[in-house]
Amino acid sequence: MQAKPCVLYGAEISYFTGKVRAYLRWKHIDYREVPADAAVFKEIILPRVGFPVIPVLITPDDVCLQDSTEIIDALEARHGGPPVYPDSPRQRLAALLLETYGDEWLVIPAMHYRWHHNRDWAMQAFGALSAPGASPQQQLEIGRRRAEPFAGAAVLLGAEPHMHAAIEASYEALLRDLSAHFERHPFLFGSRPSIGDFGLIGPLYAHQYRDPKSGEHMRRVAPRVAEWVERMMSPAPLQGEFLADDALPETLIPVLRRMFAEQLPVLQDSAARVREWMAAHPGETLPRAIGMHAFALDGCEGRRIVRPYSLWMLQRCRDYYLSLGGPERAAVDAMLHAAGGDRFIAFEDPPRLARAGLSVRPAPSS
Ligand SMILES: N[C@@H](CCC(=O)N[C@@H](CS)C(=O)NCC(=O)O)C(=O)O
Repeated sequence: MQAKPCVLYGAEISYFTGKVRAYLRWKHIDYREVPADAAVFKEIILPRVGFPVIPVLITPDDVCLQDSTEIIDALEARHGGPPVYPDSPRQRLAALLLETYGDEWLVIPAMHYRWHHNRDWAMQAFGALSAPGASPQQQLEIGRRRAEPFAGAAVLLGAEPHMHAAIEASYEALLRDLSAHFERHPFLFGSRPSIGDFGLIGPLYAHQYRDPKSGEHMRRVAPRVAEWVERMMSPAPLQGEFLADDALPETLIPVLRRMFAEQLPVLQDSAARVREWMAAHPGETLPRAIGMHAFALDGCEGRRIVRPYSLWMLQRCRDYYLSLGGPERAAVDAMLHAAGGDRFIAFEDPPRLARAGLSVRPAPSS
């Protein structure tokens, strides 16, 4: 009897579904994708997960996995094959950092471009996902209601009107840096995609490639990035290698530099606030957002919600970094210095965190 496929509940318009789908395709894991319409949320996602979210993956032995990072890690452990985690220190740390950057920071341009340049299209697409059998007019109405919190989240994540130009300048500079990289390498670390590539594909597929105006913009100003998106979404048969000898392409240094300059100050301040919050609420699960803080982009200052979950993602990078000693630590520190990552070296970790749905709680041992 043929083994049952995994079932991926998600959507073409969803950031993290794109990440998991690209991974499943690259690994040639047998899966079936089911659009998360209203019935799927009611009958599967809410009962199995407890809150509305996509993507959700059900394995052939009926284990329910939620959160793209945990889905990928569980499948890496079950399926073997070429790992998406490089095993050499510089490449592995850079891959983890770029996953965190894609997941938790590029959500700012992704949400900005979707809700401020593709709004009507996105409302319609939300409606079509939720009620596939409804008329286009009904879909638009349903989409407006369903998309309301997401459209509002663009502003809460930092895309207030006075920040729009800075968000676009920063994103276009990233596209230039990535174009220079993909001129030389098919993926971030060679001819095989890594967890860093899967982190970046979240924003760069569903929002920045597939939303019509953003896709037209990407194909026009950064065709090499658009080609990488296409490689990521329909990968060739399993093949390819990470560069030998832990080589870190010099074209990735500007990408890491941008992450350290933009995201790290926010993560540092988030850590201080999470530390304070945990001291004031011992043992409690943190809310998804704990107030607002300032952030800077391209010389402009904005405000955004403080997201404890981002620190759970960073903790994966920090755990790996802190596990390194001797020459490996020295090699990684040299890379971090070269990319302006001294804030990462000196990062003051908050108490240990465990994931709790879309937020975090104190880890059981702390
Ligand atoms: N960090 C999670 C986040 C999942 C997530 O944010 N999914 C979005 C759609 S792409 C969602 O369903 N959000 C619902 C919400 O934020 O309430 C992951 O890696 O899967």
